[in-house]
Amino acid sequence: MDFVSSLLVGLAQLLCESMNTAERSVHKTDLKQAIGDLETSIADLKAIRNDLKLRVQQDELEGRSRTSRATTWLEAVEAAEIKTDSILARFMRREQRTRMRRRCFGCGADYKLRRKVFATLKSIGELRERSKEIIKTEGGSSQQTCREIPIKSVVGLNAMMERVCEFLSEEEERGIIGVYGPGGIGKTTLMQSINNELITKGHHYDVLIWVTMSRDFGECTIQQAVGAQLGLSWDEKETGEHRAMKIHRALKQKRFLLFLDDVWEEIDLEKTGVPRPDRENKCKVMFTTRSMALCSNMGAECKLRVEFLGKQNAWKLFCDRVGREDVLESPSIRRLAEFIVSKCGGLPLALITLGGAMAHRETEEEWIHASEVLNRFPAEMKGMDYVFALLKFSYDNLESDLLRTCFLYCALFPEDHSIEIEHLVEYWLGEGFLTASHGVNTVYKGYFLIGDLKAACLLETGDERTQVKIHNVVRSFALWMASEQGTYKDLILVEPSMGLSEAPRAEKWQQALVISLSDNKIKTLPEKPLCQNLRTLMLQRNGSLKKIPTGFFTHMPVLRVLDLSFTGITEIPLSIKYLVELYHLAMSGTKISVLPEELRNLRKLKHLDLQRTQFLQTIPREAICWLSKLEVLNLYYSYAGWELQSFGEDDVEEEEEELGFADLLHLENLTTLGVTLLSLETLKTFYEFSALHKRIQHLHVEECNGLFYFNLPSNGRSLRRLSIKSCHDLEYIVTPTDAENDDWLPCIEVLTLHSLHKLSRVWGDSVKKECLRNLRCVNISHCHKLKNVTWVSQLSKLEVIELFNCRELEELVSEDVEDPALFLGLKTLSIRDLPELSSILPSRFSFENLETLVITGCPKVKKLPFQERVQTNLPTVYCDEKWWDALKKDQPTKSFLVYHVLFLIDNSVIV
Ligand SMILES: *[C@@H]1O[C@H](CO)[C@@H](O)[C@H](O)[C@H]1NC(C)=O
Ligand SMILES: *[C@@H]1O[C@H](CO)[C@@H](O)[C@H](O)[C@H]1NC(C)=O
Ligand SMILES: *[C@@H]1O[C@H](CO)[C@@H](O)[C@H](O)[C@H]1NC(C)=O
Ligand SMILES: CC(=O)N[C@H]1CO[C@H](CO)[C@@H](O)[C@@H]1O
Repeated sequence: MDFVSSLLVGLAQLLCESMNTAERSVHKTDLKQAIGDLETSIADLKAIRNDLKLRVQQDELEGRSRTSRATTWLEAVEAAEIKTDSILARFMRREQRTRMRRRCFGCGADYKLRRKVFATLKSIGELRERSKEIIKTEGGSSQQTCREIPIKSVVGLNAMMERVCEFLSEEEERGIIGVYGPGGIGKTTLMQSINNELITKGHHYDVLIWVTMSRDFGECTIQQAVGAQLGLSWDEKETGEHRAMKIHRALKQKRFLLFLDDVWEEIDLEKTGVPRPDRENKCKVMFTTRSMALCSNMGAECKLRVEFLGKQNAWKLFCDRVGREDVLESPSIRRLAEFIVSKCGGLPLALITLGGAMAHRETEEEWIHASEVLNRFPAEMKGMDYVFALLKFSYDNLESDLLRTCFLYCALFPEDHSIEIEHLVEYWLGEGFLTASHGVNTVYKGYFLIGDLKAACLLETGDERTQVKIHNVVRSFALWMASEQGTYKDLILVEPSMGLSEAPRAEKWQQALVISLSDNKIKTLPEKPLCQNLRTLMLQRNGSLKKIPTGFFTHMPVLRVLDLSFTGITEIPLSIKYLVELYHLAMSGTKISVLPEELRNLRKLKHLDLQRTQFLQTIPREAICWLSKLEVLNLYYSYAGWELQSFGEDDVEEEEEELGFADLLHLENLTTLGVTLLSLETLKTFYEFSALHKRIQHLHVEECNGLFYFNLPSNGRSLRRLSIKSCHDLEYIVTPTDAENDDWLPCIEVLTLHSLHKLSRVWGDSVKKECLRNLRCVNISHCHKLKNVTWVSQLSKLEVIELFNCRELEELVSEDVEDPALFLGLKTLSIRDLPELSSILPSRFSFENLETLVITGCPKVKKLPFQERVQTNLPTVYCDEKWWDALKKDQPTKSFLVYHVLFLIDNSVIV
């Protein structure tokens, strides 16, 4: 090294000597001057660099990657900077030495340094020139500010793209479009694809502007990004209003399309200076958000929801990401891959993430491991932390802790499980999330919260309109949040629908606050688990669970919510008496025959659900009378042993042991009652207790022989479910005459009529639009005198009609019906064994939105209840093959080919 450097010095000296001395002295002063120049020009360049860097960062925020030109420029500037620094340092050292030693530095070194200075100055000059160009084309003043954005995948977005493009066309008058959907669904990708499509295919806008919103500075972000893209400049001190004026001036004459990506809060466009799109300026604003409510707040005239991917597209996207068709071809790995895909539930981000994580996995063992981890501890799966972080934004953004709590609660139900909204709200009440405030109905408040969660895209509509669902990935996220992000996993033991045949060991119960083991095949439970902190225990839908150990509830002192519905239990263990904090007890669908007297200890109980417990024969008065806080008592399709003492008679005698209607009168807070009446006598007795009538929400009446007309108790104002069965003399149901505006039975949702042999018409009066306005489900069978059910044509909320075994039914809706409600909500029509039925609907009407038609044993029906014109959603038809063939022969139309038909044999589908 020394040798080389000395050689270099020698060479320099040689060169140096070849220059004349005059030149040398000039160069000496020059050097100082040049160093000064160098200092100013590098400072200048740095300033330009900082500006450009800001822009590039902004660009990156907006989802665009910096151009390679900008990248090389930035790198070159960095190199120039380093070089300059070293030159300056060297010069400083030289100066110091000169001062100290008072003698000239070697002339060769001097020359070398000078040469370096000039070379650097030159390259800085060049860099400055290049910067002008970069700023001109990428930073600004040109019209085409949006560039094509590289995007990863557009699987399954085509239909949405078409809809959006239609909206962005010149003919469309609406100016603001909001695209919403949960995090990771692909909203940004959709908008990016639109941007790219417009750029590649051409468009009629003067300028496309893309702004990626930041969560905190909505309006400020827009101004900055719009300003940068329009090449407007302002200094930091300038006020928002000033900037707004500049932006307004610049955009006023332009036809712009503004993309706002990921909006979190309402933005006042006017305040930012962006003119409001209208018919004249033909400008448009398109934005993405996770909140449906925000779409409305932002004044979106068109709201589009991005839906989860269907099975096929989900699979495609996942495979694209894995990128190894050969690996996925192995049947065992394919099965595991399909499992992983099912866990993603069509959420593109999850599919992309997991697909990427599995890209280099080739062995079955690796795939098994991945599925196990994903099933048990999804957060530990590579990349899922990112997905969860994204969802956490939505979670954190919820308005209140109450909403967050209610959201997390939904994770206690199994994957892909549609939860009845009604039940969910009941649980929330039981948990104490919803507390009564004067004059506000807590149940409706629950519905309101569900609306909020749906609007935030954290809950979805379930299979039925009365249900909600939580997306698989969102549910995993909720569980992860609920266990405090994995730190306190022991606090929740949530394993519903996991195919368990054994309950987790008692040790695992000890710490838990919440245990959900619903929908399993559990046969036995721990004998006497110690659960000092347990608040919620869900064991519903474990048909194999036939017995609960006698001492099971002994150590659960703070249990509030207990669900044993649809388990196989036949009796309630006596240790139930220890559950003194219990608010909510559900045992519907069980085979219990006796309620133990010990139930009386549950003094805080508010909700007791015993519907569909047909074996329940005995309810001791003692069990119920002490439950003074009881608000809901549901005995629909259940206990019918009501004592027959009537209201007028003397006080209930001591020896009467069984629960009677009079006992219910003492439950002052009882608001909701479900009752089963199994004889005319009981029915008559019940009529005497008119104070109970307005609390009746569920009523089942059976075997009331001698009943000719059925009067609705209290005019049925609160009635939600009515079921009448085997009343062989019944001719019709008396409709209330005093109802205001004819809106009788305003709350009824489900009507069931079975084996009413004399019923010739259902209602005593004609049904007007206002009546029965919440009826969703009509279920009629073995009513042999009925000729038609034309009245259903007035019901706007009807979703299901089930009609079978009515010997004389001729028409469903007769020809001369006027003004039907068009059955817009009807999703299922099931008609079976109706030998006389010849017509379903008058030919001018059609079931527009029907999804399922079951028709069998109706030989006289010769026409489907649809118009010939092509429908958007064609229903699946289940029917007899012979009947279908005959139908086809009679109707030469092509449209027949399009139905999805499945044939039935003995009422089951043959594939
Ligand atoms: C009934 O409810 C009211 C209001 O919630 C409450 O103040 C009252 O104590 C309750 N009655 C009983 C017997 O618990
Ligand atoms: C429908 O049936 C009722 C009796 O069930 C009958 O009174 C009415 O006339 C029928 N309507 C038509 C149009 O046939
Ligand atoms: C209608 O009633 C029958 C007989 O009780 C029952 O099997 C069926 O599930 C009911 N249908 C609906 C939609 O509730
Ligand atoms: C997984 C499983 O078998 N779950 C069962 C639990 O019990 C209910 C009620 O009997 C059944 O419907 C479920 O299939």
